[in-house]
Amino acid sequence: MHKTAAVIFDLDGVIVSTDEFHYLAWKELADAEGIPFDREDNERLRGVSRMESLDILLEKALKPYSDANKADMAERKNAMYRGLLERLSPADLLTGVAEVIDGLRLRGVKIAIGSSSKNASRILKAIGLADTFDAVADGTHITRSKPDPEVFTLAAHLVGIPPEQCLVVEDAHAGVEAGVAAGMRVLAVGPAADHPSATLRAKDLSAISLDEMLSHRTA
Ligand code: B16
Ligand code: MG
Repeated sequence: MHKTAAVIFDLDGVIVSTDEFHYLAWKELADAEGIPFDREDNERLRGVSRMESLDILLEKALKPYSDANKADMAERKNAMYRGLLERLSPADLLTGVAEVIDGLRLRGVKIAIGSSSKNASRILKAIGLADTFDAVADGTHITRSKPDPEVFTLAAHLVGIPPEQCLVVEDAHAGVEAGVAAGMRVLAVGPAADHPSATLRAKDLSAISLDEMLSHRTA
């Protein structure tokens, strides 16, 4: 049995609800282009990189888009998303996050971020957590997005803890798969809690104790 020596948090949907801002920005882009897009479509974009998200959105497009069109659309979406991010403050931390972070630090467990987002530093700064984590691995450091394990493998490497001693916390199916592929235990929260490969499940981080998170029982 291995002890849990590091917890690697996904950012969007786990630490803070930027997932709603992603939806609003993609929706505005889709409406402007006359492409059908709803919240159910948006669920498929959780944890997926910006360009892969655009490809999913374009599955329902009525005309073809060139690579230059797509680069422009991704840029427009990101500008709208960044506008929405300006509303973020430390009050936007999701339920239970501050308590879990404090508890893990008190126990000497390393904490890291493993996010597909290229806006992770901006978000962490806005919510007052820029200096909180022992390491941040994000979309600016990786070439393959979740469900590839790269971002979690990098986060574990940066905190110097082997995968079998890491717990990933994720809200996306693609993220749960990435954590499992990295050889880590995975706590699935929110919409990912129905994923069969998760090690642990909880509605949110207030609904699970630190002892449960760090123990190695399966759910
Ligand atoms: P950006 P996470 C992911 O963040 C989001 O879940 C996903 O919806 C988004 O497309 C991706 O980041 C890229 O974000 O456009 O800011 O680079 O959940 O991995 O923290
Ligand atoms: Mg997420």
